Amino acid sequence: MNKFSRIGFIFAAAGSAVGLGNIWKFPYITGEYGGGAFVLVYLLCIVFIGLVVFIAESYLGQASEANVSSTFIKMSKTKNPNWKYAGFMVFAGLFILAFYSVVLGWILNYIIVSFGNLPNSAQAAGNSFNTLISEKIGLQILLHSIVALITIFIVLKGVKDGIEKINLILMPLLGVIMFGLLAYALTLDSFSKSIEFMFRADWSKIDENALLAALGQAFFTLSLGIGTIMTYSASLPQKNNFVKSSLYVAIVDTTIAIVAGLIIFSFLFAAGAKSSAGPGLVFISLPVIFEQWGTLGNIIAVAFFSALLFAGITSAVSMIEPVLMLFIERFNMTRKKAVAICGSIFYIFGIIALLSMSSSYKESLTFFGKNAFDWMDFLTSSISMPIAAIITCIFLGFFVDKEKIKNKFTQHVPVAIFNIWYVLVKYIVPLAVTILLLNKLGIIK
Ligand code: ILE
Repeated sequence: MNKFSRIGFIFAAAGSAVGLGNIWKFPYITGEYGGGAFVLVYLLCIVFIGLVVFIAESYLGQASEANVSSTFIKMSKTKNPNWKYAGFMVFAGLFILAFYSVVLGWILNYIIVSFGNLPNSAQAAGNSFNTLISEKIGLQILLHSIVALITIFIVLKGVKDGIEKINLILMPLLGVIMFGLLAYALTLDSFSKSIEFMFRADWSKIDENALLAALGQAFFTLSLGIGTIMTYSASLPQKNNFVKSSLYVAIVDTTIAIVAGLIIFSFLFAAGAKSSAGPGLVFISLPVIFEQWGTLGNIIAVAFFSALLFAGITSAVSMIEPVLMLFIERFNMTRKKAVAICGSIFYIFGIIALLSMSSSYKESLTFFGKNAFDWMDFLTSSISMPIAAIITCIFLGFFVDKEKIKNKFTQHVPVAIFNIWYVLVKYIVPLAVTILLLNKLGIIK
């Protein structure tokens, strides 16, 4: 099998983790939940839950060197073939990719728009965003098709020549753009206000919804529960320290999320705009601010939306790869055939997602008060990702030989670190995630 280089793995895993979740979602949910306290809760979720599950997935992948289904069978004490069903988690990635590709299409549109005239009022910006999603079906299908083709083109080339290469190019570029935007944000008077907003905790804003949002975001941003980290780690050379790599990826991911937040809130506060605009924050609030900055605003807008696109593309490839590997290894498919099948599935569901927001098809594609786009998001990020994480933790805690895990860990880290991780993975994380999940489903209060 084609292995990543060590640095290639870190770039690819960080490329997967850093995505729309960091630059689009994290700032707007932080804004909705009032800033500082939410950021702190989020950081705790990253360290005590996200990182723990990340290390778990990375261990399983590296130890098994196989696709997700085979990993569960191979690593279980009894080699029980029924564990293959745990491999279903990879399909969640495909459904996330469906609506993710639609959003990346919007971003592509905003890159193009940013070269010309940006909207000069919040109303104009809101109108143009709403017209895009509710009226311009043809344009959205075209944009979604371009994103789908780019994704397919990269994964067709495989792990080393496709995924590793694109990450080694796009991740440094993303880093440079984010650094440039941060440098500009630092020159604004509103930067200190942005710091204060993100780091001064107002605990009154934290309720169970905030907790759930922070936990969900921790899973989403680290690409957990969809088999991505397991699959990428299966291509991590055996001698590499998977605990250290996991830590690096979590640090890069968190840093980019915080930096994105600081940049966006500096921009918003500079213009006196609200921080709680929701999902439209980067599509509606920011373009109006960029417009006020003239040509410099156009340059910043192009840079900002390009950063989002680059971050998103490296995540997109990571959502399809686990399914490809499963199809290739378990059904003996060629990569081409696997790509054709998986590509068609996410492409078609992407079209359903975008139609479900259009004024013409909204009604027929809305079920129980949620449109297809929101259903795909809800069923994956809120349901399937946490369930997959619970299964992974319980599997490691109760169905895998402890000594075997310990041996691998202690090749890289002191036994004390292993012990802490093991208790977290076996009891604390599955319990915490189960309680939060049941609470979200309204089963317990
Ligand atoms: N982690 C990425 C993000 O934050 C994707 C989530 C892969 C599924 O956008």
